[in-house]
Amino acid sequence: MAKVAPEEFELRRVLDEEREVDGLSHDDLLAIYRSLTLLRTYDERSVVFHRQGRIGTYAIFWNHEAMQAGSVHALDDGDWIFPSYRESAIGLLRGMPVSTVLHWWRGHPAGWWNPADYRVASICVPIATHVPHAAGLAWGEKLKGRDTVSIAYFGDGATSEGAFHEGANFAGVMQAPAILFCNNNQWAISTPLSAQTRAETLAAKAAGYGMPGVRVDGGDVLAVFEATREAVERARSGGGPTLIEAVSYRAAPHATADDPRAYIDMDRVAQERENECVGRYERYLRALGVLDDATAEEIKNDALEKMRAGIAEAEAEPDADPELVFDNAYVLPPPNMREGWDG
Ligand SMILES: Cc1ncc(C[n+]2csc(CCOP(=O)(O)OP(=O)(O)O)c2C)c(N)n1
Ligand SMILES: [Mg+2]
Repeated sequence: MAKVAPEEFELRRVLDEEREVDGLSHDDLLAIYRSLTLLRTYDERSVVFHRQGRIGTYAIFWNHEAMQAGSVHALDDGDWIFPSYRESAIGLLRGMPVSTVLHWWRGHPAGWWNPADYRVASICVPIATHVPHAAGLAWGEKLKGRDTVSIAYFGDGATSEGAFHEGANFAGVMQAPAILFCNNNQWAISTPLSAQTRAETLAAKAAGYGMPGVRVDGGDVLAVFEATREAVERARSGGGPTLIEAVSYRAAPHATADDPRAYIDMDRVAQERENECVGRYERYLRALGVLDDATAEEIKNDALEKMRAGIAEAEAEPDADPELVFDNAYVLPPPNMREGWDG
């Protein structure tokens, strides 16, 4: 029998099967579309802001929006989100101002928020180090008798890191109500998935931690929603953690400093861009009669306006005091650090 490509193996799908998801009203479907559009607009405008020199290096998440919006919509507002740099704008779905995220990419301290305000942890740049944090928070909440769930987002490359193993093992052993959400975009900068692991799938790794591992089409926002909702229900009802592998393909550079033409087949990228996740969902909603031109335009304009106001607000913020760099670094700054600084 022909071997099924890992990209196809046991992938949960909704949009391509033209089915509906239980419990989602038309308003819910539109709310998900609004979130997708906000993320897409944030991402596209950020690339422009970078080119204009208004933000620094930026990790593009174009075609990752379905994984982010689909999963967040399956959470309660009290649940905790642990993003990586790929999910830098996920706080927008929790009401975080656009300017806060832009501040972060501008390297301004106003880009660091109090995680408790949104139940969104700081953006994690070291690969996988937030997986143990998410597992620990979930376990702590369980010990306190609360029914909070946590979700950590990380990439395919992160599953080769020690911190992923430690976090997953800990979550499994403690039956922590955590969701380990892997965005498998099949690249870790220039390292392809084939050079990352010999495991048949990333979801298969879950067996080693005694938790269910599920695979979902990462470009299908409703399949992501449905899979995450099941994981949330399991976690909240005492069933422990779940590893979700959302399979997609990185259809943009790793970040604005990267040139993927050196290592990716650009024809494949073009093919993936044709089938990008916002357009897929839009076609589904239109076929269902839930979305029309006027609503789509209103939602897009609202997102664009949020971005216009957000960048204006970020740029109006006075520059930070450079001394802040040292505030939390040293109790007693070494004397040579002061040389040429004070005077
Ligand atoms: C501990 C650590 N090692 C190396 C890096 C450098 N680095 C930044 S992004 C990246 C690739 C990560 O790939 P993946 O986990 O698949 O996430 P993706 O960027 O594809 O979302 C690496 C190695 C880092 N940030 N942290
Ligand atoms: Mg990756």
